[in-house]
Amino acid sequence: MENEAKKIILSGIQPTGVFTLGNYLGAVRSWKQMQEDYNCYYFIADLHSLTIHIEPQKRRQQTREAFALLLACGIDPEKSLVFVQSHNKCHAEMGWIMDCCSQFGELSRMTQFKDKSAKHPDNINAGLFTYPALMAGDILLYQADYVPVGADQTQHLEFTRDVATRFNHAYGETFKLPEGYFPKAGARVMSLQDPTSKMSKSDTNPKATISILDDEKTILKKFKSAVTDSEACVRFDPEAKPGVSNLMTIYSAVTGKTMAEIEAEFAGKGYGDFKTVVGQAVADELRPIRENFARLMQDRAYLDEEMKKGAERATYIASKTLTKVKKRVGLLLEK
Ligand code: ATP
Ligand code: LTN
Repeated sequence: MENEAKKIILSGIQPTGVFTLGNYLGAVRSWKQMQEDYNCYYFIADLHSLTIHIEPQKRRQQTREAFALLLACGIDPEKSLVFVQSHNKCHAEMGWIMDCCSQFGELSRMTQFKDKSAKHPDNINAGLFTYPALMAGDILLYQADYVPVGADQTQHLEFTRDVATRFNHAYGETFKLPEGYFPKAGARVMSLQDPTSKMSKSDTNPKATISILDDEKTILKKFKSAVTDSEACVRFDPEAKPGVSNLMTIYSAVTGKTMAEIEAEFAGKGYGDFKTVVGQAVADELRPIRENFARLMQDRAYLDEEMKKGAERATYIASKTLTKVKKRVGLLLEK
């Protein structure tokens, strides 16, 4: 599976709920496509999810489900390294070292920290503040070349590069500087009810998001009630027609059709027809994932075994960097 000549891709996703159509079209589907050309490392960021309050039993369940969802979406453990972050102890250890290499001022400027603090004023924990340092550790432990993340995470990636540069300067060349990776086929999917904000797993309005486990009937219903406009013309114009443009983006991402082709296909037709066709295309795309997921969740032994194998390999790879880092900063290594 590992090929020295291939570049390393690394990304993580938090187990904060069932993946949405946005997570799939914007991230996980491209992760699957990259497996052929890169050494890919994908993980469930359960340590990061501790910054948000989730019932322990629910967190366990969501972590298992998120792992199964990655496999159901076509991430193949024979081709890629797939693991749960907390199963590799190097992440927590490296996280502390990265904390001590991060400045209060730079962490204070992170927009995600400001946004999440505003959203959860009753739980502004220290982990939320040092979240980017843990993330920097995740990336640097594996000497990743590319990190596919959405626009919301680019500031954290920039932070990672800053910390790595500073560390290399202070202690000698240790880390490769990771770059962002923005797949051509990646789509930014907006909420079906408020097309000016992104579709998000943690949205409390179920009509706003398509879960990748929704069945055909539910998907068609949600698309039917998606917010559009009163012009009754299928035309791509994200500024003036965010709802229709979002549906076009989804349809284009699923079918590979261009915006011009989609406009031609629906010329003279109403939004009703358009929404049904888009909904059907999405339902067809997601059906195999739902079926794979159901099958995987029946086979707990297989999931446990794959998690264990992933954890072992991840620990093997990350330990090399961690040992080097510990030496560099002057921690006395055990004999
Ligand atoms: P949460 O609601 O818990 O913040 P989220 O749905 O916003 O979760 P993340 O776990 O933060 O998702 O992101 C996982 C990956 O999915 C990231 O690479 C992110 O850029 C991508 N992603 C998330 N939402 C969308 C979206 N609506 N469109 C495209 N990509 C998305
Ligand atoms: N913060 C990311 C999840 C994440 C991640 C990472 C992504 C944690 N560690 C390392 C890429 C690389 C998110 O919320 N999407």
